[in-house]
Order: sequence, then structure tokens, then C-alpha cells
Amino acid sequence: MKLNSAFALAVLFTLCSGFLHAQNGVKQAGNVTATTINDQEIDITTQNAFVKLAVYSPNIVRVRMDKQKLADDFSYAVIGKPVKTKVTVTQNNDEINLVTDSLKVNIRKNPYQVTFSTLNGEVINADEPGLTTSWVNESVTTYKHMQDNEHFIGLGEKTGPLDRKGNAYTHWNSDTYAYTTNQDPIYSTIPFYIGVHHNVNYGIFFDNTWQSDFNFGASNNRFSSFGAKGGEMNYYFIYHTHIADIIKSYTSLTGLMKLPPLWSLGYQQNRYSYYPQTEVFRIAQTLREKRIPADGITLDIHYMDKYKVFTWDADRFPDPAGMTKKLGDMGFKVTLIVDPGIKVEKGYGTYERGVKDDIFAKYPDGTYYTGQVWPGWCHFPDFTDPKGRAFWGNELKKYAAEGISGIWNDMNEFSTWGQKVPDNILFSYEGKGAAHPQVHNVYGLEMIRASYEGYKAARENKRPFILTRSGYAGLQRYAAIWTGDNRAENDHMLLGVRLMNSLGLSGVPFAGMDVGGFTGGASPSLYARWMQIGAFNPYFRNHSGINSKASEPWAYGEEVMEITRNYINLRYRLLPYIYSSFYEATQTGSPIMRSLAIDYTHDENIYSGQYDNQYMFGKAFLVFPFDGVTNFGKLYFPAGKWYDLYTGAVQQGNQKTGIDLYTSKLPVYVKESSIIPMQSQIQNTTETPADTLYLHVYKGDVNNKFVYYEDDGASFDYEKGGYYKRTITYNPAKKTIILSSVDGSAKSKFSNIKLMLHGFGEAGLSVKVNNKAMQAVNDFQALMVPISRFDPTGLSNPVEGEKIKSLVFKNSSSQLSIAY
Ligand code: MIG
Repeated sequence: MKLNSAFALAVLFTLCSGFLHAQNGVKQAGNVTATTINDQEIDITTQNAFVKLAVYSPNIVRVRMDKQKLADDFSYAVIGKPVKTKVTVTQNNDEINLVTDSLKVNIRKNPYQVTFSTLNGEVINADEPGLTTSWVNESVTTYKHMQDNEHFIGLGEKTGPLDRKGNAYTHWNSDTYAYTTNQDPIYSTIPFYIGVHHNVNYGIFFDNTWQSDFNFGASNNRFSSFGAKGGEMNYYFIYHTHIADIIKSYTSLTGLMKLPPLWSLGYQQNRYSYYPQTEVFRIAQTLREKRIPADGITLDIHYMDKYKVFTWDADRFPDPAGMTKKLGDMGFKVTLIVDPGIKVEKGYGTYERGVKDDIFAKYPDGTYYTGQVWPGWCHFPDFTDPKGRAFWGNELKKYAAEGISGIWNDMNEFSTWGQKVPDNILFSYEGKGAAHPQVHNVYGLEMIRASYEGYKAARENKRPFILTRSGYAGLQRYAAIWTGDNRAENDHMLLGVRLMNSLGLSGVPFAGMDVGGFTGGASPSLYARWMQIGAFNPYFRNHSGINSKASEPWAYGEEVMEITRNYINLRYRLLPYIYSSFYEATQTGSPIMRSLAIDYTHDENIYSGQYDNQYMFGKAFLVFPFDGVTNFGKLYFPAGKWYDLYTGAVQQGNQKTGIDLYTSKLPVYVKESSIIPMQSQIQNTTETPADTLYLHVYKGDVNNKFVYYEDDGASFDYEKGGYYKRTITYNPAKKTIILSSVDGSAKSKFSNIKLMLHGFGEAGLSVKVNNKAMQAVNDFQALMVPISRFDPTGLSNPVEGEKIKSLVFKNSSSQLSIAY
């Protein structure tokens, strides 16, 4: 009797839960019912799902799942293909085991559950038992077991701290004017993050363009999860022992940035908006007169005739081609803003051609979607249609003919006054057909693709500079990104630093923020600090909003101008180092702003809110971005030895220290063993620097290697060998600095090399260059020149600064070996 009723209850319970199941919309993957192994791929059928596991490399495993048979494979983000890899697969009734040269994947069958581990069996990342992957109606989520003390970093342009543990995020590209420092989402979507725990780290890239959600233990103590409102579960699991290699593998999937034009690494002056033409000249002229180096000037929406893209306001800008020519002669490149919304107006050429080519997004009944933005009622090009991209490229030809160098893609979330766009807008999606919810997050990506490809085609052998506000994973292939409408506030400046560090962790090296702040007005000390930090940003642009205080370097008085100029000067002297760092980014995805998590991954201190704004600029400079009000700052120095940039004083690592802060000086330190190539002062990148390359080497205990790279900075000739590249190695044990022989067919700008030896002692230093004894002389040239009259510390006075040993030798293309 007892047994029977228990049995009956169990049956009832099973029926009920089956019944409830149908009601609550939840579907678990369930037990594995069939498996097929095809070389590097495993197809698995479970009670409720279809699964495909594919090994892309020894370090990358892709997992796809859906409730129905998997659709044809397609991605706007992923351009990498699986590489032939050794994979061993075994299975029995309970599990499937897959082993590559780098990791193991275990799939439990009853129910389906995935665990990734190292070859030694340490768990890297595992499905949360009982939750694994499941659906709630059409939304799909994968739940991962939260490891003890797990940190989560990356996820692209996301506000908040470096360590995302305890927070949840949504990806839905949004126009967020004057966003707050914890607002989410903002402009772009990069659904890639890195997890760190117990001396292991991994990356997960969830390639799904629908609105997606990530939970890193927000109001739950059990799991981290990622999921989306529609589409497949589709993620790439990446494992390497170093985070730099995780980023490299991620960019092997989503692509690398291309070499930027050199001018885009110079200082850019921006304003919403500079007009008329005479005002543009006044700004350019003032930069030159005040000897503030600059390469770019940007025109915002007021250049257009009533905000109609691809037109000019003829009163304000009577002669665009003449203007760009004259600015070009002064060493300025012009970047123009473009918006996707095209005004519905008879007789407006772009509109008429768009209608003729039928390239606008449509409602299901075939009529064009009309939404309101700057020009009034607009149609929106379907950039997911090759025809739409071709149309856009064709329109851009006009700007090419007018001598425009950069295309600034704004409002491409896309934004219709920040209002919700209807779901039932249809797009081509490369002929497959998709509605707005699936397309929204890639609209910006496909717009910048159209801009990049179009502008490349429109100009003979010239690198396009494309800037974007929105995008999706892979945007680095086409554009630099800036972080939108920030506020002129201290915590916003620091947030901008973290946004760029996070973008760097997420495969996007070329990023910038509105230096000085877009909304509101900065205090003089905030402005000075911001410009200093801007000099250590990948893309360095000052911008400010309409009706806000002027924000040019001279707008805050003499003292601030001088401070600002010091740092812009330094930026220009550092260009050989910066350009080489960008070259590396084009090869490995290695970011220019490097979160300390990249090289000091398992140092707990760097995740603390107190230190998580600190970053490396390239591999040599440790930057401490304090705000503009604090007089005293706490610094954390990770392992190693660090040199004060201004005095050469050595600071031991693994230590926290406090320092006094001065508006005139941004705390920057140089990592031991660093190799930093620099040039003489120039005012813009069309100027040829003096013919000596300064090669700074900082004495250290660790080996170091730096790839020095030069080319014409403008064309694609480097693709045909037109570059000058050599590897510089510093070996402290052998006491050598070796410049490898030169690779590539281009000539260097520099016929001499001046070796600047920091920390190598003050007494006589005997140095041999290619076995010839040479005299190293005392040099007082510190990195920071000129002297700031306003520096209360006097520390940037080179005479009181560091003594450096230096020697000059001819730059020959064969190997140069220096022994000391
Ligand atoms: O609705 O073009 O983020 O940088 O100055 C605002 C005017 C449109 C938003 C951009 C901002 C730009 C502004 N734009």
C-alpha cells in the first residue's frame, strides 16, 4: 500500500512536471540519444536539442545548439575557419571525451553537460549541473558553474569595473547621450569575455546577434551565464595559458585590425561643430601658431545641407575641395561625420538613387521603413544587403574626390532619436532574410564595412580611416571606435579608460574617447589630466558637444595649454613606438591599451577597484590615470622593476605606494627592459623628423623583444613588402642589445640611431657596436621636453632629471649588435 502510493505519487509528479514543463516554456537539452563523430566534429542529438561540437584549433572548440536542426552556418563576425587539428575522441554509454593538444572536453550524456579541462585534468570551465543549456520559449541560455574567486573581464564596451563579477549585462546597441558610469547597454556589442580563476583563464565568444544577456553572478551565487532572445546557442571556447594568446585566438576568428594611416595616430581636433570654413581655418591656424602638434580636424553634422548626408551647406562651405587642399598643405587631414538616415525628399540625389536601387530596409508589406532623426523623416540603407553596401560606397566617392581622409560613422546603432525601432523591419541578411531584432546589433558593423570597403575602392592605394560609434564583434577589421557621448566629469574620464581597456581585451585595439568630455564643461585640472591621458590613448581626439564650453587646448588658459602641449609633443615623439605597437596589433590582436590583466592575470591586486584603471600603453608604459582633483594617489606596481618616466627613479614591483599628484604631470612609469623608439619633435605626420631615431633601453633583469616597424604610413604598399622591420632584442644576462637585419624593401626615415641607455650607471660605460668600441656619453635628454614652466616639482626639467648614457651610430640594414 505504502509502496503503491509512493509509486502513484511519483507517476503523478512526473506527469505534473511534464505538464508544467509545457506550461512554463522551459526546455532542457536532456539526455544524449545519438552521436556521430566526423573527424574534428561531433554531432549530438539529445532529447530536446541538436548539438554540434567543432574543433577549430587545439585551443578553440565551438559549440552550437538549437531546438531544431541547426541552420546553415553563417556569421558576420567570424571570418576564421577551422584548422586541421589532431583530435582524439572516445565514448561510452555515459560520456564522450575529446582531447586536443591543449585541452580536454568531456560531455556527459545523461543528461548532456559539457566540461572543459586542461590536459592535467584541472577544470577550466564547466556547465552548471542541472541547468546546462536550456530554453525559455525562444531564448536560449548556457549556464556555467561559478568557480571560486572567478574574475570576468572583457565583454567589449561595457561600463563598470574591470572585474565584472557580480554584474549582469545586456547587448542591444543603443544611442545613450550622456550615459551614466554604470549604464548598460551603450553603443556596441562584443559578446566575448575572459574568465580567470585558480591559475587558469579562458575566453568565451557567444556569436549571436540577437539581444543577448550575460550574468556573472548577479543576484545568484551559482553560475555565470550567457544567452539571447533568439537564434542558436553558438559559442567558441578558447583556452590558452596566457591571455594575450586568448585574444590572439579570438582575433583569428573575428579578424585583425589593418594598419591605420599614420596621421590617424596624431592629435585630432573636433567639435560639434566647426563651421563655417573660416572657423575651421582659424582652428587649424591656431594649432600651428601655438605649436600644438595636430594631424586631424573633424567636421560634425553642420557641414551638411540640412543634415542631409553627402551634401554640403554651400554658404558655410563654399569650396570643400579647396578647403581640404589648403588644410592638407598645412598638414591637416579632414574627417567627416556620416549618419545612416537618409532624408526622404524628392530631388535629393542620395535619396533618389537609394529608391532607384531599392536599398532601404522595408516593412513586411514592402514599403520602406521611415524613422525620424536629424534630417527629419528618413529611410535607412540595408547594409546587410551587398547592394546596400555598394550604394553607400558609391555615394562616398564624392567625399573621396573632395579630398576627405576619414569617415566618421555616427548614429549607427541605429538610432532614431534613441526611440525604439519596430521589430517588423526586414533586412536582406545576405539574402537569407532577417527582421530587426536579429539585425539590430550588426547594423553598425555592416555600415562600417560598407564605409571601409567603399572608401578603399574610392581612393587609389590609400588606407581609409573609419571611425564608428556602434559595432559588433569583428568591428576592428574596419574601424576605430570611440565611446560616444561621455560627460566632462572625473569619473567619466576614468570610465573611458576602463572602456578602452575592455575593448582591448575584446579584440579592438583602436579606440578613443571624447577627450575633455562631450557634455558639460571640464574644470581646468580635469581638462589637463584628460589631455594627458588622451596622449596615451590609441585614438587621441578632443571633442565636445554643441552649446558646451570650447575645448581646444588653449581654451583653459596658458598653464593648461602648456601642460597639454607637453603631452601632445610627447605623443608625437613617441610615434615610432606607437606605430610599431599598432603594427603588432595588426599581427596578433594585441591591444595598445593593455589592461594589467593581460600580463599580470593572477595578481589579485589589479582587480581591486582601487587599481583597476591602471593600464599599460603598449608594452613599455604603465599609466596611472588619476582624476583631476585628487592631490594624493595610491599606485600599485605589479611584479618587476619600474622607472619613473620623468626622473628615472626606480620603483620595485609587487608594491603599493602613495604619491603626490600634480596637474602638470601624469604619473607614468616604464617597465624594466623596455625598448622604446622615439623621434624628434614634429608638428604633424607629414613633416619629416630629424634623421636620428632615438632608441631608449631601460636596464632590467628580464629579456625583452620589440619589433620595430616603419612604412610610408599611408598606402597599401606594405602588402607587397614595402616596409622596414627589424626585431630588437635586449638580453641582460649576455649584456647585449641586438637589432636584427632589416626585413622589407622600404628605406627607414632615419639614417642614424641614437641609443639612450637608462639605468646603466653613471660611470663610464664601454660599449661596442659591431665589435667596434664606442664612447657612451652622459646625456640629459629626458623623455619629457620641453620644460614646463608651471611644473611645481621641477621634475620635468631635464637638467634635474635622469642622466642617460647615449651613443650614436649609423643605421645600417644588416644586423647591429651592441655589447656593453
Ligand atoms: O544626436 O553629430 O555621439 O559625437 O557630435 C547627436 C552630432 C549626434 C552624436 C555623437 C556626437 C556628435 C553628435 N552626434
